[in-house]
Amino acid sequence: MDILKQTQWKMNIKKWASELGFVSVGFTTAEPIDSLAPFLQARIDQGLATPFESKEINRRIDPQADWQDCQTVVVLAFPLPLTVPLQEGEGIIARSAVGEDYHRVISRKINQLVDTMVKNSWLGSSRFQVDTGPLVERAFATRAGIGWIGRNQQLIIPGQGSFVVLALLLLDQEIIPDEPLPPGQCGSCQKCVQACPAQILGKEPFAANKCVSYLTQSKEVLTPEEQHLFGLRIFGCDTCQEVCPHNQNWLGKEQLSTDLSASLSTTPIPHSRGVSLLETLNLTKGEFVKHYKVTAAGWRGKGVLQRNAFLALGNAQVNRSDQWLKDCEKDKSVPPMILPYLQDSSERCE
Ligand code: B12
Ligand code: SF4
Ligand code: SF4
Repeated sequence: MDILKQTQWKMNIKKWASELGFVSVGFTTAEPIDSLAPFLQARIDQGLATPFESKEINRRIDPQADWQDCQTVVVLAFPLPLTVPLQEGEGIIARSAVGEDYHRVISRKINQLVDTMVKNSWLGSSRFQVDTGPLVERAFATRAGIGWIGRNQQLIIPGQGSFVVLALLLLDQEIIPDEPLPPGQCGSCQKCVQACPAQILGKEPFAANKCVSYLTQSKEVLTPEEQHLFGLRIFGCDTCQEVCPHNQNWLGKEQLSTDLSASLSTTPIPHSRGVSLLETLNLTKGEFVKHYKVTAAGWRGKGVLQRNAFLALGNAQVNRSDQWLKDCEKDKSVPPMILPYLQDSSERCE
């Protein structure tokens, strides 16, 4: 493609993506990000990586490792749904896990984008990944110039903040890349470092497997200290984003949309990320399928959510888990994921 055609395709793809709701779109080449390799290796060597990441570093940094024809990486950012403020004592679901699972939403939108490209005579091939592919999305997003990395590890998009999810659309045609933004614009701010419950920010490498977001998704038996770090979290952790000055506009929008929906019956009610701890603890298979399987909080199964609700009840110090344990002697059995957390094996009702 000549430069003029590349420029036209770039403008059109940005316009169509924006019409589909993407808030930022950037282009970068398929060059591997070689300098990321030692960074990823150090994290693996020091036992700080999560099992959710591939150990094949080449596949994480090189778009041509899995698809040799790849020439361009288009990075797309989609905003998370607005949510209403939490009620006292509610369990907390992270914003990326409320509403319809973003993996499905974004896959649908990228398919629509590619359909539009094909209708407009795009002759190349494409592939895409939303979260679960091997490529390190934040690194490509940075190189594609859509944002910069904050001390909280998040990709922060100027004027938008970090409450977005990312996706990569790979193309087998060359399109002129965008320029990266100046790196790290946190200045002297330390808000996320101070607020992080696990106290892992501001240290290199990032201890991913100590992050509370990871712990809420992990099936390993958690130490008492890790259990305590959960607070009332049931899935994920938004703390380092909530305190970030770059997200305060977004949080203001949440408040405004909540106020509007309370005063105007025509305004849709934003999603809730608060859940009842006791209801989550007693979750039935049917309720799990209806309320969680359709969201991004469902992929680790029902037992993990119940375990988290059990630990959160303990952290809330409301002793309701004691009553629940008594009840389970009568008509329930303790989910296996909770068994390791019972103080006394005689409390188990198997
Ligand atoms: C594994 C994983 C996790 C793990 C580990 C997270 C981590 N920080 O590594 C856990 C389970 C803890 C996790 C938690 C969360 N995650 Co996550 N996670 C991923 C996943 C699948 C892989 C990440 C990875 O490869 N990490 C390795 C490290 C090294 O890479 P990274 O942190 O993503 O990016 C770093 C490098 O790219 C570096 N960097 C950038 N450019 C360059 C260039 C060079 C040369 C070098 C050396 C480094 C460098 O800067 C980044 C920060 O250090 C990605 C999806 C994907 N396929 O990329 C989502 C992803 C990163 N997660 C995402 C989200 C939303 C979250 C949570 C906010 C969810 C929640 N509310 O609980 C938390 C945030 C935790 C945090 N502070 O990072 C989003 C990020 C959106 C954003 N605005 O940044 C992603 C992109 C998923 C998506 N498709 O939207 N996650
Ligand atoms: S997601 Fe939570 S635990 Fe992880 S770095 Fe951010 S504040 Fe810390
Ligand atoms: S809270 Fe402050 S230090 Fe942390 S990412 Fe935001 S601007 Fe950077």
